Amino acid sequence: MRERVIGAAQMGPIQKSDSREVVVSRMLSLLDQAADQGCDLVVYPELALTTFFPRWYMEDQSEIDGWFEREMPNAATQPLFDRARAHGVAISFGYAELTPEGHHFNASILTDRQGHIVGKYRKVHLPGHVEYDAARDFQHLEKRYFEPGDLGFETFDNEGTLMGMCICNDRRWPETWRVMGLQGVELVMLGYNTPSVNSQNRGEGLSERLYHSELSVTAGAYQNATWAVAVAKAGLEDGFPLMGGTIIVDPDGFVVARTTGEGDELITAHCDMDRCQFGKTTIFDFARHRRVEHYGRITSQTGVER
Ligand code: CDT
Repeated sequence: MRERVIGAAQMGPIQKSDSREVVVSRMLSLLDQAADQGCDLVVYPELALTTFFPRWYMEDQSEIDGWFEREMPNAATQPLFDRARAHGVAISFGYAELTPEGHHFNASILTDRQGHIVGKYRKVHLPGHVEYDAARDFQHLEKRYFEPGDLGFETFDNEGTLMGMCICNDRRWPETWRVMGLQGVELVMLGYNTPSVNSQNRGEGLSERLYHSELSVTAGAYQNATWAVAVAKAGLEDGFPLMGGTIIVDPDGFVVARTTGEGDELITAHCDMDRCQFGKTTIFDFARHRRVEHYGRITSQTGVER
């Protein structure tokens, strides 16, 4: 038995006017609750430090860069790292990263229980569009503000558990999960900001959006025999609704904990990493059952071809 007590720290809305310091104080409160409940790892959402700024069209690069972090930790987030170290709790959270070379990524990091960054991921599957799109009910400009991640889907041995990360839209792509599954991943952590309605299809509302999210995460966990934690930033951000639906999923694809609201809310689960072994050595024993001679299109072809 290799048990980890995992906290999924859903965050309620962050308004455009909210400072990083105010947001970090909310993250500290969730961290304290998690420590009280015995967690040794806490996972926060995508772009956890700011509002979901890609819904806003901007042209001024200095305004855009104001949403990005140039170093991690920095003055605003250092208290989070300090408190995590004091509690002996590992953390993972998402933020907009501006590198010293001037590259812009939608990133997430993972620490060990001493507050050292031991893993980084940069979002690969960027949804949305580059230019203002008047046909949409609201904008989703991730392709304008971020470059596709350049780190792939690495996994990290963190305190004896093989962990990987992805971010939001990545969860909908089976390739994301399988690349980590092929490394023997035991825990996939992801955060998301998912609008409660489809900006291009008013017929698709909250229940469909929640279903698609849960379907993606439970399928990814089951098909790769891994634990998964999917954490929302939710609620009404400057008038735009984001869905909740934070879940912790076991390696058989079953939800073991879920949030009930759209505010700051912690859920926890006792997760035995050894439970991954059954699936990994039976129905999803990749070495015995995969037929790579038939999978060539997966990497040689991007779009649909007849
Ligand atoms: N943040 C993020 O990736 N959100 C997307 C919305 C897709 S609609 C353009 C998601 O997959 O949830």
